[in-house]
Amino acid sequence: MKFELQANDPASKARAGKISAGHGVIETPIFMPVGTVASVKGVHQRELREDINPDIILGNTYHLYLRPQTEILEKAGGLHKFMGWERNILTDSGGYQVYSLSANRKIKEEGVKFKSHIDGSYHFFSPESVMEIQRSIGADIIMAFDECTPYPCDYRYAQRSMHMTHRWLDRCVEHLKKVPAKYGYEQSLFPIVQGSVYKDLREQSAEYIAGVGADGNAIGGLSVGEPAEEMYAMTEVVCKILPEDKPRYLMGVGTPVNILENIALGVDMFDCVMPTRNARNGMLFTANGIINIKNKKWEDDFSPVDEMGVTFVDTQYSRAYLRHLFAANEYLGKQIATIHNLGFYLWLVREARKHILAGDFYAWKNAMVPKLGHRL
Ligand code: PRF
Repeated sequence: MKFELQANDPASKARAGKISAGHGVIETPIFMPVGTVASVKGVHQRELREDINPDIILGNTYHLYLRPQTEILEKAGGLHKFMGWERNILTDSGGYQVYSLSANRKIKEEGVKFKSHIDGSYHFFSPESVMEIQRSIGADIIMAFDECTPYPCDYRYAQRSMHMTHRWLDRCVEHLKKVPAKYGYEQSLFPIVQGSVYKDLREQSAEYIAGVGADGNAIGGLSVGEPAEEMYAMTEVVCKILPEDKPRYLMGVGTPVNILENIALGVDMFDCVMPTRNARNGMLFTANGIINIKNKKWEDDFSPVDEMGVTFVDTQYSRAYLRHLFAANEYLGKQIATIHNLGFYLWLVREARKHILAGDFYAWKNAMVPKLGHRL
């Protein structure tokens, strides 16, 4: 994997770059739509490719391991072939889903015992097993096994957990050397910075992760309930230490405003369920603010879903029609809202990239932020 830095914003830490990975080029900053179980919920691969057009999407080791299971993905020749997606994929390691989805999990030095949220069966993940599963899934970027600490988290727990995440990382790196890639292209392992909301721990963790010399680096343990200002403070500390010449990925973030603020701090890659999950509840993101399409006020509003018209659904349908689909609980409502929101998120990061390349990102960002948070 190669990362080419193309521009630095003169007034902030924002950067524009190009990652060359196993399935093509990824222009950064990038937002990666979440396709947890080999599907970006409600969106056909053709719509994803042609209307939303991301260079990379995300899958989840935890979910894919439980269903359809690793063996099926191997038989299919990997996740790309299984789901018919020829561009890049990144898989998260399960180091978050195990904590957020599974009841009765037990975390030990050796690994994590957890209970499936599907059928209640017991399973065990270790840094080694998670590397093997991610080899079988075959994503272009794979994540180290970590513990995402909750918020709030006391200092002693955060410190011990961070050191364990570092030891787990060493085990991931060692084990990956012993298990070759399966499908004829290289996979890049990204380690994950932890350390909760403690500046000194974040610094220690970033130093440790930078020392590994990976193709790219991730920041975890944020956007777990802490105030946005605390998240930004941690991103800032960590981005000062992580290498300039490698992409930086902030996991599970966030709102449109969070994304722009973190781009300004030097983050290159994002993923979040927000545009897809909130779409299914009728929340639409636009350049002028947030809409609840279920609201009665849209009942007879025949203006387009979004006059900006990033994707075809934006101008094809009216707000009144989309509101009706939600009121009638039609699948199509969720599909249209999802395509709109993903189209908007990808527009936002592409716009950010354009402004970084033009050298006026900071002023553009400051003008956008108040509009994006507005409730329409
Ligand atoms: N670790 C992993 N995946 C994640 C996170 C993390 O800390 C987060 C935190 N926002 C989202 N996804 N492995």
